[in-house]
Amino acid sequence: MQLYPDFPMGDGTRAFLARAGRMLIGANWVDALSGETLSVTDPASGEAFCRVPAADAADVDRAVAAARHAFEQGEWSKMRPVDRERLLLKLADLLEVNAQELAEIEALDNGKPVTMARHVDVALAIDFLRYMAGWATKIEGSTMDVSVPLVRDREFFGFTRREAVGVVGAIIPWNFPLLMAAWKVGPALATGCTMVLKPAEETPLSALRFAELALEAGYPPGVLNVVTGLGHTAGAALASHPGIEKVAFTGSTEVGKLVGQAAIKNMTRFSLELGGKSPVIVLDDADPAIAAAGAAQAIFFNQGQVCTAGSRLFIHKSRFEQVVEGLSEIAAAMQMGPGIDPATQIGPLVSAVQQQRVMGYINSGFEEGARAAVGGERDARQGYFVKPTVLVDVRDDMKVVREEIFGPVVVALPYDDLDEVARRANDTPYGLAASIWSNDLGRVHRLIPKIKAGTVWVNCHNMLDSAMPFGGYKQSGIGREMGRAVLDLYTESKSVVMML
Ligand code: TXE
Repeated sequence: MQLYPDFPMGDGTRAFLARAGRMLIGANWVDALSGETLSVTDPASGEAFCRVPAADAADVDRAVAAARHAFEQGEWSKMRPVDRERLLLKLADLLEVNAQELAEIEALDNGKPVTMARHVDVALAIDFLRYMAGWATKIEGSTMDVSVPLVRDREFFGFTRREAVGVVGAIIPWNFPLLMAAWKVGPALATGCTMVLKPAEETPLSALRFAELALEAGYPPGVLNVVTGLGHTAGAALASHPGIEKVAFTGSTEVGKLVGQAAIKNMTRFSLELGGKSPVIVLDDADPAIAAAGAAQAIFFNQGQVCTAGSRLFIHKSRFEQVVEGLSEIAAAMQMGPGIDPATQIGPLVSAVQQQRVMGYINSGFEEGARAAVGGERDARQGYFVKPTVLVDVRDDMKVVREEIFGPVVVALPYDDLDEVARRANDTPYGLAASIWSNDLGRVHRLIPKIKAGTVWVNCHNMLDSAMPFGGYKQSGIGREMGRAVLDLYTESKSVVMML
């Protein structure tokens, strides 16, 4: 069967799909020891188009051993920072050379629009690897004047070193498969760690292509290993493995708690980037058309499958009708189709499970009295499509307002004043992000400190830069990725005290 003969797809992508099917452990592309495989499904058609190994604990053991070997012996353990920088830049260059292919793989595997994958997922991954490459040569400790009360007659010298934490297990989700891989691999390789990466079972392909490119860039075997498999088998085995020093997880809050519990049993360091229910707050001075366009982008980007999705839209009551109308018009006009079509603006959800979950939320909203200003149903075509949906007549206690839906569904809520909206915006267990729409700088600045979230955007939403730390308050996670802050997650601090 030729996948999508009517849409442009590079020979590289077709060649990769023909050879994909093994995972990388050490220098070898291998099957799972059990011989089990998982099928990879095209969300736009619901048809399986590829198989990958279904790793379990025995495969994770092998991968951790390969990563351990690379960390402690061989050329990686002795590599100079400047050479780690050079390698990471090379890897970024290879991503750039293969950017279209990587975007096509993401579009087929995840369903996301290929144009977005090219200009967001792949572009941000390249930027981030380059940014992290720069840090490889700038990992520094500090010196201290040490004086010890007990031995006043002796002189001391103190300094700190930052050292690579060791073997890192990374477990990533399906919403931005390549970018999430880059967010973990970049700091690990900049700091001198080694890694076992487990992509989500729904979207294993771009991580495998990424690993091919890492070998091509010249990374020694074992520095980056990729095990494909299910969460409760391969993922759980990695999180609880006594042979890793750190686990980096992005995914649901529910699984994040399990991963944290498993890690703490071995005192493994962990960082968690979890779910959200981010508010978009439109003040009464905001231009309704700009706010509507911003709110659309905040929720419909990546079919709403974004941890920072602006899924609760608080609009000042004086602007409510206008903003909801503008947003609904944009939603109705969005071109829906398979991700591989360059004209697609909104693709299918990642899986049948996700489609059912999102439809379940929409229907629970209806049962509790909500109304759809637009959308509110799945699309009739084959594949896991859900129409962009704006729910009105909602109350703060409804399930659709309280829980992360992770689909193209926004609830619109009117409010009266700033204190009220700050309180309601914070009335959630999550605290990942928020956006404020206004040109009144005084009120914007007064609102920013009141919002309990790791990122606050002003007159924009979902805008990421490698230099800006990213992570959550409350149940949205622990730790900050990106920016200088991420170095703390991948290094240990060693204090050295010398008696002279
Ligand atoms: O996530 P999971 P799912 C949210 C979103 C979505 C919901 C469920 O609300 O609707 O989570 O998605 C691995 N031990 N987010 O079920 O299960 C799994 O294999 C170790 C928000 O897909 O958390 C995958 O690699 N690992 C989020 C990764 O965890 C386990 C992105 C994430 O999958 C495991 C994704 C276990 N016991 C979903 N069970 C965000 N913050 O962006 C699963 N995994």
